[in-house]
Amino acid sequence: MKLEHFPIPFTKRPKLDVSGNVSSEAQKTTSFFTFLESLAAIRRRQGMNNRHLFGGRRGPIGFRIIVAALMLIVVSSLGVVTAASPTVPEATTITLYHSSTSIAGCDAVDVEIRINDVSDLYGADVRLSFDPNIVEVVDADPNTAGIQIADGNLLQNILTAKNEADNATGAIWYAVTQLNPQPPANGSGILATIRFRSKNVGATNLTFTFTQLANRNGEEIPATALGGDITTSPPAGMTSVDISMPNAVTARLTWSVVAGAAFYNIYRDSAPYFSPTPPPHDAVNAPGATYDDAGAVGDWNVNHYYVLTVACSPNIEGDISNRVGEFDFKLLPGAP
Ligand SMILES: [Ca+2]
Repeated sequence: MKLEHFPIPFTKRPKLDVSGNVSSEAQKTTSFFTFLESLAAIRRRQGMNNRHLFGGRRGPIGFRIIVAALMLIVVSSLGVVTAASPTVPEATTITLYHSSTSIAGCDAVDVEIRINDVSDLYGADVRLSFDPNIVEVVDADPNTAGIQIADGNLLQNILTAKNEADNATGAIWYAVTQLNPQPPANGSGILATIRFRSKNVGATNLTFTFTQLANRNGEEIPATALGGDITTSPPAGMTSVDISMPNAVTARLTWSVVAGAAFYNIYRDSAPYFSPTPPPHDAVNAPGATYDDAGAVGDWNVNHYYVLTVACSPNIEGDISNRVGEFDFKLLPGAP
């Protein structure tokens, strides 16, 4: 005996009230998957007979989450580790994972957008906000205009509907879907990875402003999104500054590069233990690691002393480096 499995199309007719107006219920249904509207057109062109592609109905997410939470409470109170009942699926979550919630100095941190305990995932639309004064997104695709985040491995053979980060407003929008005949994704995995670096010292929330997961039929998969946060701290002082004389009148400063640095400030004074105050005497953009102060050497009336700071951005400057300097002295002939 052969069992035929037919998809049952979900057709939601607009409800008309007595005055002929379309009810809000019907409007909600038909405007569900705005981010995939273009995909729907593509699939229709591909000949997929899928009339109800984006006409899905919202599942009883609240009920599922409550059931899952109750099960967790029961299990933990009994102190027994058991697998979840196969009849009650784990609630799908969208979470942020980063190995560190802080960015030290000019380092960067990778934040993974993870989808957990999902079934039949085919497309996802996630949007996040962050404080653009504190962090910025590092472009994962220098060959494409604008700033992108990196694709994850949960979805394969994807069509990218949207992948853009706006460092001016602090917004990330990532919307992708798999393409036929890629099978749906199940379980847990990384949807995308965001690399942040510091712009200022402080803290920012990473907040999901919109999330939507969809199955192959364009029906929404209920999911709960949980955001995160990042704190930033300034870099330590450089300890590697050295000084030499490439010629009779030039003081040459050299140092070890600091990963992620934007530029290095050169502070100069005639007092050996001066306190550097902005503005600096000069600056060298990364990845430069040499500064020639021409004419600084040779005047025995004036000596020059230097400290450097590394800057991750115009607003994040590290502590001062070790001190170096040049000291001219005059040789007077002694009495015969
Ligand atoms: Ca780019």
